[in-house]
Amino acid sequence: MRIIRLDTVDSTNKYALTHLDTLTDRAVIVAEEQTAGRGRLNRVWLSPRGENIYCSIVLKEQKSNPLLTVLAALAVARTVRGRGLAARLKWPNDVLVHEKKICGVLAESNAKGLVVGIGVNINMTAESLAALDRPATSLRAETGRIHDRGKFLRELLKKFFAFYEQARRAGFAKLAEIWQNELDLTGKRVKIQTVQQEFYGTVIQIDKEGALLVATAQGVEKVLAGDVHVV
Ligand code: BT5
Repeated sequence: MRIIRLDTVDSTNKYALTHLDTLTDRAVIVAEEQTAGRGRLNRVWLSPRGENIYCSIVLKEQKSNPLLTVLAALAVARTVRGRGLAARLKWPNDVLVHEKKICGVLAESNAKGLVVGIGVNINMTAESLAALDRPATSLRAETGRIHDRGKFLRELLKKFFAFYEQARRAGFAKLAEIWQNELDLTGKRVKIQTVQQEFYGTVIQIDKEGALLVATAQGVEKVLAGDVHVV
């Protein structure tokens, strides 16, 4: 693992994707601030200077795997729990504390490899958090004190690569199982929003690939990407 530190960048994911040719497998891009941090579907990821973690992990793999997002979210959730907070995973890419978003993951790829982007709110202030259009939080907002970003990042990367090694050795199915248990969505009535459609159903389970299986009046829908809301 090699960490490349940037001061200001538009987006660590964009930087990593643009430089995939010269970046080595497992390189990690970390920035102090992002001027155009991105979420899914061209949403904005608020990335104020010096307050949070904005990083992108480079994996020189050909095949994208939705479970890499899970792997990152699990690593973040466990690192947050190590600070005494009850972090929960939300399908497909969020980590929540007290129902508020503390982390988002965005995995992207091109022909040269994959990039797993992770944003974790560490010392973001209540004022900055209030500017967001959805409930969000930070370690600081939850605990009332400043946290060491470097220490958090080291722990997070250690956990990420440990999960990654394990998944490469033993397969990703085990990860889907851990996720299924942590998500706590089974049997819940949900509203699913994808780029193409919006529908209601009851969650059956997460399958081996990390897709959400939802029972609807029309049959079972397999959802690989989208937003889920418990209703
Ligand atoms: C995500 O998208 O949650 C993926 C976020 C990934 C960010 C990392 S930072 C390093 C790397 N480089 C990048 O450019 N991106 C990655 P999504 O599920 O679409 O959620 C986006 C939504 O979260 C926004 O529309 C806001 O409502 C909310 N949001 C924006 N900034 C936030 C923040 N700092 N904390 C919590 N919520 C935020």
